[in-house]
Amino acid sequence: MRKKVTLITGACGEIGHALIDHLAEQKSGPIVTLDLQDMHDAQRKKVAHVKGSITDKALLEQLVSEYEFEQIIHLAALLSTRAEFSPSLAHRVNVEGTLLLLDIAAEQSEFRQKPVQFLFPSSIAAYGMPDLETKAAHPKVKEWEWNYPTTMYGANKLYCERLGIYYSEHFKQLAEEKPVMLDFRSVRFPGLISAFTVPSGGTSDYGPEMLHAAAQGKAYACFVRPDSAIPFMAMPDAIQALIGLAAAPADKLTQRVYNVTAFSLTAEGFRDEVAKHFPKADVTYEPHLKRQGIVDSWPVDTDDHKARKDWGWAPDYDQERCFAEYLVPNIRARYA
Ligand code: AKB
Repeated sequence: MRKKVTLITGACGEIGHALIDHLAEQKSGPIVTLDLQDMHDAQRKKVAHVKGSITDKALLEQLVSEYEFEQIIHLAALLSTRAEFSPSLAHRVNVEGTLLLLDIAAEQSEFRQKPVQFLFPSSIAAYGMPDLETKAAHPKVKEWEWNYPTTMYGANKLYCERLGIYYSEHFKQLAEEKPVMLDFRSVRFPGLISAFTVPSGGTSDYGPEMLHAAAQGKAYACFVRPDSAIPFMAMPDAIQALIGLAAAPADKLTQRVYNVTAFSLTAEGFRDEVAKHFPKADVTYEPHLKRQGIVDSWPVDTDDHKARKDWGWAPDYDQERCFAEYLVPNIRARYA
């Protein structure tokens, strides 16, 4: 009999790193991880790690022959900046890779006669505000508003959300008998900030980069203007959001894609927080026109009242607590 497991793709990235620690601490059951990288030493014993690509169909089939996936947490993706340098690779990974996994989850749901839960982190990149006036006039966007992403990554995320809904609600809709379908659930994350890892390949990276540089006594040239505003969230809240949505009873969910947010901050506001804790922080501004354009297309904040109402989402860390209680003490310890 195949072993029942949770599959985490892209497990060596920032979210995966925090999620594995959380799940291992909760003793929540066996985990198989898949990533192009080797698993970090500290986490090797917590999971069964497979090094490989989510676009490798033969590898995925081999995994299906060994394991029964009860839950798939699909984190693997090329982020917004990285994806602009290799758009077709991004499409292969972000869309075709997701499609392969959805196919597996759909097949498994039918085979088990029980839905496989498919958790998908989406992003504020799924939005596209046409200009700064519109961004200022609509500071808190709802899930279905302004879904006009300008990046490959954003377009990929938005489309995969739709694919997830299709596979959960309309799959094989012309068949005589309705199949047991997978259970797709997604959160649209803002820029995430971890005290333990530094992001790469994203466009919201200027926030965490600024903080980690200051903690190491390094100068930092921020690649967006001081007035650039987007939402951010502490990594523990991102994990809490994924776990909370996964645990929610299906009949409480009125949609499959939920905004979650914690606090909205301009780059200057971010710098002020950093300087409060690291008074010697040396931050200058050297806006990169193209990356600035991406950040300008993302909303100032998102409206997450549906997540709050349907499954009790609420972040633990507002701006003050995020810096004072989570980021700064842990970053100080990390670079001490
Ligand atoms: C990125 O900047 O691409 C990501 C995101 C906002 O999804 N951090």
